[in-house]
Amino acid sequence: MITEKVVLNICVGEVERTLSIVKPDGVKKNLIGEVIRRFEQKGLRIAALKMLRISRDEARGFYIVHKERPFYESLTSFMSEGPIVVMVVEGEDAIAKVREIMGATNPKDAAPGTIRADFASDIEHNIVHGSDSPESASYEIPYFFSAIEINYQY
Ligand code: 3AN
Repeated sequence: MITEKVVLNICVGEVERTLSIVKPDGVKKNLIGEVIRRFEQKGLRIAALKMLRISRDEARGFYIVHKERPFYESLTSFMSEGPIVVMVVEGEDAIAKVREIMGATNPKDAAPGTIRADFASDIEHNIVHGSDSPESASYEIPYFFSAIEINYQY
């Protein structure tokens, strides 16, 4: 059934949406609130949010673009070893903004004041995920959320 809410979600206009994940290490280190706080502080909104534990195969499906990379097996094992928090983050330039707040993949290269510089232990256990492009976001958001779970706030 196409409800008003579904239509509003499709017609979101200039506002960009991205998928972010507090990874198992971030949840273990009690950083759920800290990650959300940093996004909200930069004017981004949380449009959908849930905590869940994914299976190894669900992690493989999520990271399918990395299937030929040497770290694919250990990354997908890590992502399924504990609960994660997945969220849809929205706002102007949400994809780039979230990645700026996260910092570089390797915490050694991450700018001071970014989440990864402040909290990540290494390149694999790096606390947080954020879609790297609109194409990735359009695969990753529906991987976890249906249209009616995403809240239009404007
Ligand atoms: P990002 O999360 O910064 O977009 P990607 O998409 O290149 O980085 O990699 C996805 C995830 O794979 C990273 N968040 C990290 O956990 C893991 N990863 C990336 N590169 C490596 C690596 N060289 N060794 C181990 N894990 C890696």
